[in-house]
Amino acid sequence: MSQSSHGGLCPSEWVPSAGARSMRRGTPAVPRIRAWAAVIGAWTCAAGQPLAALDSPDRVRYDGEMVVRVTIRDSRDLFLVNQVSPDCWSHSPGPADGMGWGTLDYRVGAAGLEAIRASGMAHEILIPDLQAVIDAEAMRLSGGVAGRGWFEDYKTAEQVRAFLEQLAAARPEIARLETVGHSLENREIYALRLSGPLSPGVGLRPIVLINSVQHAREWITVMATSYLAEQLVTLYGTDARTTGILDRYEVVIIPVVNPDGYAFTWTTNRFWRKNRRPNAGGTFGVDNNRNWGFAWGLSNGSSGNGSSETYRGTAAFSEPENAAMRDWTLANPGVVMHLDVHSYGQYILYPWGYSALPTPGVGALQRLAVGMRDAILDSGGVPYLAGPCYQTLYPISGGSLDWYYGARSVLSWTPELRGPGFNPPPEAILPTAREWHEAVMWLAENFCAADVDRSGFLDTDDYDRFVTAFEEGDPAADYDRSGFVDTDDFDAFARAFMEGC
Ligand code: 0X9
Ligand code: ZN
Repeated sequence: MSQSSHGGLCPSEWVPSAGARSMRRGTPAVPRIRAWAAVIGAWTCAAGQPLAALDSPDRVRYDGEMVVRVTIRDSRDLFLVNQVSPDCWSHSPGPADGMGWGTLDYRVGAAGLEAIRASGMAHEILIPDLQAVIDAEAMRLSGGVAGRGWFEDYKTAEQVRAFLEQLAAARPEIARLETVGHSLENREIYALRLSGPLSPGVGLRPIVLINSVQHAREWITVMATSYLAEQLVTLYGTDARTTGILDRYEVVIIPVVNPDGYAFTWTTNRFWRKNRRPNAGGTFGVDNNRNWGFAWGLSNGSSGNGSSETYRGTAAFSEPENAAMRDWTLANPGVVMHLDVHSYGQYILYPWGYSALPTPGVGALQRLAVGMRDAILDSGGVPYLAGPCYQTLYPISGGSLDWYYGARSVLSWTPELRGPGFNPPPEAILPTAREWHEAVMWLAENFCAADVDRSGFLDTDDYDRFVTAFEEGDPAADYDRSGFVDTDDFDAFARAFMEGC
């Protein structure tokens, strides 16, 4: 049996949701011909760890279990499913959309299904045999993928690292692999740092930080961020958009921030979510996305129980993975935007997670979230729902987006990629990765640093605020990130302001 708790991730009470999701579809993306195909094609299984060696004899099995999508009518339905299921897999808009309580995905056994049937709740079996899905996936992965493209199946953290190493070795002038820190079990948390060569005298570039897999079982997110790395590295210098972005920003990609949990999903329990902290009382794991130090510890949005899938840990930043990300971020004050990539559900969430209070500066968060959603649709991707986390999904206390936004003033979003479930077929990897590559390109091109009050538009308030900060020598006026406030900052701000960003 898995070691997850009753109650899973689903809240016991719903809160008002944002508007209905758009169903517009665009034209399919045209596949790119890549000059670096030879480099990527040189990838072999040997670059990673042999998959057979990763298997453990005490693999957790899910025999007789399935995933059911239920339509919740009232709080009694919600109570019942949370009683009969050990693990809620999804989220959906709440009652404020006027459509009732929405649908939720639960992992259940035969008895759970029977109880749902007996209650009269409308339901649909999404995944009839979870163990069969795990077996098929393991079989496929152990068969090796030699001769197939790198993005045609899921990869271990070691394989991803080897892949990023090859990218960095191929283009050392723009790509560098670095260590962010180490996990509880002392696995490396690595990052790929990308930027065009700096011309002399130019200050540091603003940083776009992108990480995936805080939640171990959300495998498709690792492939999406790896794809982004590959596209940026291979297209720099030939594609004008990519070149423009990497000449204006540093993009830092951390594909595996929870390496212990991720390894555990490969060896032992495919549906493990948390890290591998041994808790008091013999339970395992802290939810890294409840351990960040902004509005940490609220019961509405995290749990104090070590057996819960949303266990927050004993203190904010008690977990080495979170502390490593925090310390890296403090050491890199240039971070202006952050994406913490999760799956699944097709959402683009922004702060707050901890509260329904209006988010200051929500205009920029909203404008850019909607822009990413539209960029995905326009490129032939699937519909995503954009909105503030608390109202759109559920309350989260100690989530990454609140810390980045609330403590660091970094614009932060949490995308929930495609599902359903945590084992999308390998054919889903490239379409999902491509739509997020489009979204990140759009984001980088449409971020407006001169919108200093983050209202989502440029106006005299921005001008006034910048000038005040400038006159006071406030580091917030270090527009070109040179480390000091001088007339170059004023010139750069004024130019951006006049040009409308
Ligand atoms: O519960 C979570 O942490 C995320 N959903 S998931 O199914 N991937 O577990 C939602 C994250 C929302 N964002 C934050 N408030 N950080
Ligand atoms: Zn997640």
